[in-house]
Parts: sequence; C-alpha cells; structure tokens
Amino acid sequence: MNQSSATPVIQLTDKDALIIVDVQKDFLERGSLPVPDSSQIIAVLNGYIELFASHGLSVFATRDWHPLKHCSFQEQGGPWPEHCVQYTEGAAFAEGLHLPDSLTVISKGTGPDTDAYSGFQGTGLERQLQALHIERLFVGGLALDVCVLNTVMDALINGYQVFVLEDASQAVNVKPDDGDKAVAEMQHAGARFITLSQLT
Ligand code: VGL
Ligand code: ZN
Repeated sequence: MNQSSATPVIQLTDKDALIIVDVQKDFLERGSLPVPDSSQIIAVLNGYIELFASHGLSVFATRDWHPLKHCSFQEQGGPWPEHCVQYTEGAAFAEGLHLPDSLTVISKGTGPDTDAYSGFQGTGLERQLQALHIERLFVGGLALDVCVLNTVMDALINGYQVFVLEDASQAVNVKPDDGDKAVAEMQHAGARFITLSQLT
C-alpha cells in the first residue's frame, strides 16, 4: 500500500535513538514466556537497526536479566513462568536479530527482589541518553503491553518524544485486549505510532 498523504515521513536526526525492548529467546513462540507472533518482528527490527546504523545513530537493546528464583517467577509467588534467567539460552537475544557492534545493552530486573518492566528502572538508561543529548526515542520489541508499554510511559514522563514501532512490536495479551489497551494508553500519553516506511 502507498504511504497515505496524511502520514508524515519522519527525518532522522542526531538527537534520535532506537530502543529495542527484550527481543529474547524466552519471549519468542517457543520460549518459556511466549509472545504470540513475536518472531515476525525480527526482520522489521533489522530494517530499523540498519537505518539507524546507516545514520550513525545510537541503538540500545534492553534485556530482561533475572537471577534464579526471581520474585516475578510463579515458584516465588510472582505472575510469570520462569524466564530470562541470567546467562541461560532463553535470556539470549533472538537469533537473526542483527544487533550492531555499537549496541548498548541495558539489563533490567537483575536483583532477586525487584522487577523492572521499564528500561529506565534502575538501569542508568536515562543518564546515558542525556549524555548523548537524545530527544526522540523510537521504541519497539516485546512485549508491547508489558515492557514496551512501561518503557514508553517512562520515556514520556522523562520528557522524550516517543515513536512506537507499530510494525516491530507484539503484545503478550495475557488478557485478550491488553495490547489494544496499551496502545490506547500510550497514544493518550502522547506517543506516536509509526512504521518503518515512514522513516528516512
Ligand atoms: C516482560 C513479562 C515479564 C516483557 C518481562 O519483557 O515484556 N514480560 N517480564
Ligand atoms: Zn521478566
């Protein structure tokens, strides 16, 4: 389909950064906390990565990086099956995701007693973005209704302009309408939704 004339093309500048949220094996279809249709975003994410890299722009990848017996695991009374345990295969970034050499990895949920759905929570991400004079964030990945949602909301609170990668995010939909609600919440808070074809 042609780009609608109502949908503006966005020109990347040196104040832009890409944040890829939790594209890890445990969140893929065969992982321990599967997000439906998650692997179909990998090729699109590679397109975003290539575009940002070709402009010399920063790329961040957050990862869920839990210790054994993390408080979010059902065995410990938490809401989730065991997932993304530090140094295990399931915590690795998805195969086929072409992360750049210049990548900055942001690990979250690393202590046993606290969870972090947002890439800003206890990670130093905000300080790194400030040091780079970043003003706009392009955020996509997994899961749209959990960690993408919380990262986007924190980014907006911290004053960033936020673009959510509509074609490179998928919801886990524990409840069937969680993804739709997350989209509404982010839009209401000021995030814009874009696709790769809108960037240049
Ligand atoms: C996530 C559930 C538990 C996510 C992380 O990355 O969206 N979801 N931990
Ligand atoms: Zn987690």
